[in-house]
Amino acid sequence: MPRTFRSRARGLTLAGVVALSLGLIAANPVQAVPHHEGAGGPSSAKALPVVTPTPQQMKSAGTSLTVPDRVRVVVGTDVDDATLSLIGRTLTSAGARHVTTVPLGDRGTVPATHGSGTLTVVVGSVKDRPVAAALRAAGGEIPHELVAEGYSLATTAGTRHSGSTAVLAGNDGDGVYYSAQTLRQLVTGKHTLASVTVTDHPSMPLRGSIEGFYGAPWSQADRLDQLAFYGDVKANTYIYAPKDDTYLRANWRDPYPAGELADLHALITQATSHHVDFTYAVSPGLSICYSDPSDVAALESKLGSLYDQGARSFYIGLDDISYTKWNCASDQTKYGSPGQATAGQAQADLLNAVQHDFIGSHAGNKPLQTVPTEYSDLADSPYKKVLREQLDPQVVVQWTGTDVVPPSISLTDAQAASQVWGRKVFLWDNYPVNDYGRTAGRLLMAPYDKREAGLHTALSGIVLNPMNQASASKVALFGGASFAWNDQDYDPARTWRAAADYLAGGDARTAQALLDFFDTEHLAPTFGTENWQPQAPALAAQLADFRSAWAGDVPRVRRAGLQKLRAYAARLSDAPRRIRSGVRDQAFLTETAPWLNALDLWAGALDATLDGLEDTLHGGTGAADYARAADLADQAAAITTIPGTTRPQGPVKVADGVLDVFIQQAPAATR
Ligand code: LTM
Repeated sequence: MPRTFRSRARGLTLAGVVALSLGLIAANPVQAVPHHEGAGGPSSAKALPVVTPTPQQMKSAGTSLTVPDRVRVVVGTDVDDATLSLIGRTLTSAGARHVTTVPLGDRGTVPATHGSGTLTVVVGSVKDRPVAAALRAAGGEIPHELVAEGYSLATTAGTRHSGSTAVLAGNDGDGVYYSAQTLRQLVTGKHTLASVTVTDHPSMPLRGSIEGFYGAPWSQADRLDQLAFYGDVKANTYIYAPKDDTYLRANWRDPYPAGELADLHALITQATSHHVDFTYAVSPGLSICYSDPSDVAALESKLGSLYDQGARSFYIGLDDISYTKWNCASDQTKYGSPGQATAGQAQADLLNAVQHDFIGSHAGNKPLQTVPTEYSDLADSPYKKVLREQLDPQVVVQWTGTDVVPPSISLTDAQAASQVWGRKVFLWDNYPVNDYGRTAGRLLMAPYDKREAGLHTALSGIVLNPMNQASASKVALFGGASFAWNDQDYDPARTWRAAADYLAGGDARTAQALLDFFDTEHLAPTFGTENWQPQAPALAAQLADFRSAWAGDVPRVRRAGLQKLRAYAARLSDAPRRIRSGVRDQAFLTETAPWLNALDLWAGALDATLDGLEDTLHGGTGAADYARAADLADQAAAITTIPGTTRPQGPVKVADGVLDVFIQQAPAATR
């Protein structure tokens, strides 16, 4: 009865229903057709689709479902417009031309399925009895504990006498939305949906990003795009904390002008519709007078201005400030000489006041979050002792690991941090941020790695601090969100490939080109001298193979080594062109342009070097080719970051220490 339908789904409009039934939503296509694991191919009963984040439980339910021209969606409770629209886009991307939406029957029953060749999708709360019954009938399980944001999904392929069914049952509205995000990844081709049974929930309640870096903040368009992306990867948190928003830090007392407030409002709306909490951070520590009631009131009024725009999650940033001086004489009078313990006391008083007087008194607010001034170690201190003992237990505390940029994060470290802070800690993960000296000229595109499985037992969540380049940060953010959802089953390499697939819109060759490019931007420095991710490991392995083939001085072996390396060089040379034509995310292409341009030149230099080596096999010196290689390398090394886009600026680095070294050493090696 779509004509008269008044949905039980929150906010669903008749226009939305009509749009679905006309298939208009296909105009905004879903991202990335997934590839499959296992050898069976799309219609094999055994093949499991790649669903990212990896569900807690997923098993094959047999033969794939056929998606016919017309699909009926039966809608229960807790289904919002975003979910319904996503289901509509998923089905149209799978080949359906007419998607009609009907409510659960008058007495809360699922209308009878049509006959053979039809597909019915049932979506709603697992607390809807008919949805639960449909789930069971399709072979799904009702979870014992309805974990927030969890969901169950089950499918049954039709027979000669009955139609196919897919049941999407959420533990709550977020879970219903995430069930639709999983359905999106079950499309295995035109008219085909993988048949699976899934029971899923996040391991960590908080997952996402903190825009907490120095340098050019993200643009409004970047942020809107990020928030939609977070929904796709089941991330639920975006902390707005750009160091260079002056209204947030340097001039935190000043109210936002109307234009800025309208932009923030648009972000909050976008976040909500993608099931993301927009968390507004204010960082008053450079100038606040803790003992001055008018400063506390100014802070609460700033938070209140964002509450009025719809924000329900708030954060006080106290990082990167000095606690060896007060900002006013009255703090000295109230707390005594500045120092660790007195700073802890002043901050505990401030945070508790905000938690009680602002958070607690405004309906719908989530607990206050904070990053303290000591955030990057495990050593107990007078500062941490005061906060541990006096800070309201509801306040969520961030920690960056054993250093600002640690080489790894172990469960033992996180357990120690939760002891020191007297609560589970919320990881502020300084990856892939590139605002510090050792990241000059770098994109950080390695897999999200070296976080130990089991961290969910000591962490309340993980947010990654990204690069100034928002779209390029998606590779790491994809991994971070996936790890936080299911750290036990997280596979860095698999998730890295899934991120490349996502950016490539499911095109396998573009995804491979992206992975080859990411390898040349793989190095991740720490704050010290060591790197916690190596540079260009795949290229380095190819070069090592070549060097050992060349070392033997056997022409046949040398030729074979050369041929193998040429094949890899050809891939590298082709990667920028393929990425430029295959990646639809224009911001990604704009942000990475200097690195792609440099890779063009570096790959040319490698090619010229291989020409030189080949020349020596035929009795030549290779000199002309080596000179060409050196010239291309010089041109590549002269390409710099785009002025104003990143901090620090400088020449862009591409496979540095690996490719440049090989090109430099080749002439001497063949002399
Ligand atoms: O890490 C924290 C808590 N604060 C700052 C960040 O704003 C900055 O982006 C990173 C990386 O340079 N380091 C910090 O100390």
